[in-house]
Amino acid sequence: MTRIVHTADTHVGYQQYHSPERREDFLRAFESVIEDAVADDMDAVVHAGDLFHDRRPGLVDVQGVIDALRRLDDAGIPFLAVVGNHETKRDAQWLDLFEDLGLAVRLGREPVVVGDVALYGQDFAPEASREGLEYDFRSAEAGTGDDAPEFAALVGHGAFEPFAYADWDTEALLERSPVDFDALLLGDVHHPGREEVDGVLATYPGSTERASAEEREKRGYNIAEFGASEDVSVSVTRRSVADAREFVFVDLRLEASEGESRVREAVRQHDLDDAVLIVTVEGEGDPVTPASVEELAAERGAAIARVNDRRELASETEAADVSFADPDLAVDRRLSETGLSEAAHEIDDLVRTADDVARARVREAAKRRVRERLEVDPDALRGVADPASSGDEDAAGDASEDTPTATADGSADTDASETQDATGGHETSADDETSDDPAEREAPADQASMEEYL
Ligand SMILES: [Mn+2]
Repeated sequence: MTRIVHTADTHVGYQQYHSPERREDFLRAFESVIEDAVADDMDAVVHAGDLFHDRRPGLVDVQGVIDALRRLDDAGIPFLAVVGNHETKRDAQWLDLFEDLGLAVRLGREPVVVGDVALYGQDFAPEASREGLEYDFRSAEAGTGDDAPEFAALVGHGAFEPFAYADWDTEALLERSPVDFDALLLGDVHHPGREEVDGVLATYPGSTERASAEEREKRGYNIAEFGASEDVSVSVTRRSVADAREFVFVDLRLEASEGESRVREAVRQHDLDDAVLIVTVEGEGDPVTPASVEELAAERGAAIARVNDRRELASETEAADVSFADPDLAVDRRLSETGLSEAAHEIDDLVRTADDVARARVREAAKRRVRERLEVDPDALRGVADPASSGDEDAAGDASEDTPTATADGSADTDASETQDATGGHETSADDETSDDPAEREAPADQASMEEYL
């Protein structure tokens, strides 16, 4: 029997709600999965992508991951992984660095054998490029003769059918693959799930910390056992992440006569110690001031509190859905929908956050960077065709982050429709710009937007 920990979407480095504490949570969740694997002497840990939240994780997060991988390596347990859309870099990947350090194996077309299982990998690929994927996995039997492993599993990152909001044709993959897989160990969808496709088990372990408030199930990971019984090739059990951050969800539908006092009363009924409180208000009633509810939550020991008011308040349309508690995140989110090129995002980043550039020099620095970009790639300023569908993520997301924001040109924008389309658990699109595959940059240049900066 071969026992493999299957985790994914750890999103290390995500400073959710701009909270350094939350950022530590994401690393700690990854560490706790690794610790469990060592304690239980697993045969391998498989990571199905989005180890990091973005392609530029901070050094502390990279160091934290290396420390954890070293502990795993010291225990003689291999770490095998693929690259997710959030962390994809243009050339070499973080995973390649870990492989260079002898701490990880990047899975791909060639089998990597662990016990009785041949493991393969499929990195995230943008939808536009999937038609061209050959799925030419090399059978482990070919060279190994009698020693060929009994089972085969593919580790992949993407939204595979038939899971909700899927866009990756799983049947086509299975048909084209010369290898008969017993299991698809997947990442990308943050909700845990299990399905069968043409007799093959496909499973998502879900994220290990809530990357969005849509992710309500207990966070966890999978343990896949191959060859445990005569009847089934693989059986999967789920285990909770120890000490994951507590989230308290308070969902209220207010009557016409109700208002903030009802919200405060509901909040008081929960133990909020060190928890993230997510209050969602629907229905009618009086306006609710998010700041005062967030203050109450803080008094009661909550680490973080967010109030999403989903009501269309006739008298205060502006107030509905507006929370400036996290303006940077809101701007990021809005930007991800603008279809700006990577170069434009870089300039935005420069203007908004770069602290190594004096204010007076921003214009000059921006010009220089654009010029440098254009020298390397004449298409560097081309926008993204359809930002909402770029990457593997759908446009819906974390309602708590659905805050209308100032756009690049300074105008405010309220997009109430965003809050309505809560997905079955797909992740937020706030980081669409992390996908930098050229296939996604098909639209006409968004020069107008660029000029706003220059
Ligand atoms: Mn993810």
